Amino acid sequence: MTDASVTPPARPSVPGTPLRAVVTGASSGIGAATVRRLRAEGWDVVAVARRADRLTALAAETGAAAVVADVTSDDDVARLVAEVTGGGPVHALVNNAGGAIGTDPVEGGALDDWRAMYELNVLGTLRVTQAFLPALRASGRGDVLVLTSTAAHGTYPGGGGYVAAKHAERQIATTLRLELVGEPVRVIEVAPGMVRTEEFSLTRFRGDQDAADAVYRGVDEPLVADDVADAIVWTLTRPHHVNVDLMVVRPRAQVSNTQVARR
Ligand code: 8X3
Repeated sequence: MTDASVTPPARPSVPGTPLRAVVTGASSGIGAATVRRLRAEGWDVVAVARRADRLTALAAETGAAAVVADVTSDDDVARLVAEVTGGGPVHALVNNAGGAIGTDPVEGGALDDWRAMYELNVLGTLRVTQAFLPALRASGRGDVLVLTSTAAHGTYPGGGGYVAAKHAERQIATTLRLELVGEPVRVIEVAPGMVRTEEFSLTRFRGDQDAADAVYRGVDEPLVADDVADAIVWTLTRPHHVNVDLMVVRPRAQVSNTQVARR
């Protein structure tokens, strides 16, 4: 006898046809982990990132397709959407490309850093989402997933530029969900807290490994990329009438953006 309370697996629009996802920022960290998990769940995946060497290795490992593209480029995204939609339906877009630059206080923050974070996190997500929305709608069961951050929900000293960008990126998700009511497209926000990946902090601290490591020093089990990928894939694999509007995920040792237990 089957247990009716058990969630059935995600159903493709045409039975027997795999669901197909596009994952941006796929060359490392949460993006790469999401590609791996979606492939393990039987999805077809298009992995998107700027670095061809890493993408090629991920594609060889997982069987994902790879498209080298920069989400901050109109031309790249136009080419990306043409290549992907030419190859079949698109059921999910995982907007993972993003990042932080610097930890300067508001008073000393460089306008170029703030601009770069807005370009990548906000306009990058907007550009790719706009480009894929027609295909997601046409699939009959589309998902726009926006990977924000707990920085989209609160602030902390030195976080101003990143926090501002993530708050703005979040409002793409919240507004789009209102605008798409009644359509077969879910809009999902996943907002992770402290996640130890090989690159997030290193990029933020402009390559200073000691400073990057200090963020996690003494913290008992920060999240890892696969923890967040697990959350992302869980939201995507709910029955399609279930829209997880927002999932906030932190390590147990972190209770807020400013309170972290350290040994
Ligand atoms: C990363 C979380 O705390 O560095 O998105 O802003 S935090």
